[in-house]
Amino acid sequence: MGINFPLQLSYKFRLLLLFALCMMVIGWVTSSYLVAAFQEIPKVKIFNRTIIWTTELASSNKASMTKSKLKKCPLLSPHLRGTRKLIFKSDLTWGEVQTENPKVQKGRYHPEDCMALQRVAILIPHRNREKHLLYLLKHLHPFLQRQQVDYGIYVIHQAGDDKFNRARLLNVGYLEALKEENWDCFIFHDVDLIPENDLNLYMCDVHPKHLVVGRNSTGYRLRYKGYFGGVSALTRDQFYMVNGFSNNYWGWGGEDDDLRIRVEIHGMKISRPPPSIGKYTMIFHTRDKGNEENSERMKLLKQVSRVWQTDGLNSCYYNLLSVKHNPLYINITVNFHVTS
Ligand code: UD2
Ligand code: MN
Repeated sequence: MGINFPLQLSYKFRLLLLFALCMMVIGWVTSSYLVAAFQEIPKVKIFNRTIIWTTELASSNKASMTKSKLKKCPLLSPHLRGTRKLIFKSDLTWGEVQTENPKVQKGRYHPEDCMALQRVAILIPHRNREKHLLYLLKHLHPFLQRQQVDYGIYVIHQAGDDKFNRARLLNVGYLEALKEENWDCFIFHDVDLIPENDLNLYMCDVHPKHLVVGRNSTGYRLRYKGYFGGVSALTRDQFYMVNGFSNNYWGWGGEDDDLRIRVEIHGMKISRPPPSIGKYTMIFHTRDKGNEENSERMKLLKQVSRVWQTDGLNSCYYNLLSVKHNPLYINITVNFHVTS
């Protein structure tokens, strides 16, 4: 017994030493992994899902990524500034906005020092709101460049004085924009909404995203649960899957709720940025002539599940009058003098 005691002790000691060594190795491996992860994704808890998605999109975009020697842009660009005071100069001109954005060519821009995570088309339905368009582009161009997005801005203009059809114009924008680039993500954007915080990322997510949590005129509160109007972001596939917007909403209202129902029918959820980030200023306006309230909208909303497969992208008829590449945006002019 007297002889065995020191031997036992050294055996136990050796076991303990082995255990400690194992723990050190495990500790070292996990800590270096975590450090690497944190270096790559700084302070982005709230954007978790976007990170997963942008990584997926980036790998789907592998062909162009490997061709380029550039590194992928980070999710949160180093140029972001958060909330900024918006200035609306009454004598602002198109020439000024053009001079301020020398790197925008024919409505498009891509970052030069890194490879953007997504190619994003911004679609703006428009008629007779030139001043609003000027203010929006004045703010949106630098905003998107700070986010290091590869983007193109499309203004889809309804010619003539028929009832306005926001949703059909946005379907046209999707179909026409895809003729010139395989965009990953589409942002459906009212002409009068200016984003206040550049942490509100103009990129798509695993689920359709609603970017307007609040705006100045509603005390920055969500108007109602399920509200999906103003600015929303869907990937090429998400929008295709729901057959786009309905074409049958003439005049004001309902088309945004219709899209939400389509999204829900497909089992997708709607994501939103936190209220402090999803903030917009809506330029004051009254109801436009030709965009009177649509009294049919409640009836239309009841039939979405029955008609979505035959009313949408696959039945979007329009007369394409022109496609013009202006310095700051691509202008698509259409009218809907068609029977359906
Ligand atoms: C709300 C929604 C909008 C849409 C609309 C009902 C918000 C912030 N926005 O907007 O997304 O669902 O209700 O249809 O909740 N437009 C023109 N010229 C016209 C008429 C409309 O350019 O003559 C375009 C323009 O992009 C405008 C958008 O259509 O921002 C929506 O029309 P609105 O601004 O008159 O309607 P609003 O503010 O109630
Ligand atoms: Mn508006």
